[in-house]
Amino acid sequence: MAKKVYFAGSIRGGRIDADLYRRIIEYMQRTSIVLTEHIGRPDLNLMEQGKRDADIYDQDTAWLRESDVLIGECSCPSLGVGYELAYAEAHGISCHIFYDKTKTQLSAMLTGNPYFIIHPYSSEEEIYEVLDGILTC
Ligand code: 6K6
Repeated sequence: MAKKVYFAGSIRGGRIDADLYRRIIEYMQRTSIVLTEHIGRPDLNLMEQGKRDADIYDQDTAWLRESDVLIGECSCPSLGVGYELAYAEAHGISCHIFYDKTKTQLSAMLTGNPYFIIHPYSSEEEIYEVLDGILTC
């Protein structure tokens, strides 16, 4: 059965990796249901303007609770993504964290927690190979 994926990526933390998020989301959508496909949208800033933060929080935490797995791209630091990881851990949801080891050093609060399954990568292709193993098992 197709897995429900909560993809987490930076929004207010910065949109430098937005194109990468879109490619990862499109890849996962071949086999899985991505609950948060908006994270990869280039026009997200415009869409964000009409939404109340309380509604965003309620929707995202509801999606987290119904997801089978959280996939986080954490090369661009984001308070929201850090919160979502802790929320997912508290609810027993499996968490896979990807980051570009040639560009960033991940927070010790993530690398130091054995609950998180961490995938440092140096080229984008490595992400898709690991995703195949996570999403098709
Ligand atoms: C987006 C599209 C339409 O409306 C919006 C409004 N903003 C958000 N919508 C959904 N999730 C959000 C929004 N802002 C933050 N998040 C959640 O926090 C996402 O699930 C991201 O994984 C994470 C990003 O946090 P920040 O701190 O970088 O904004």
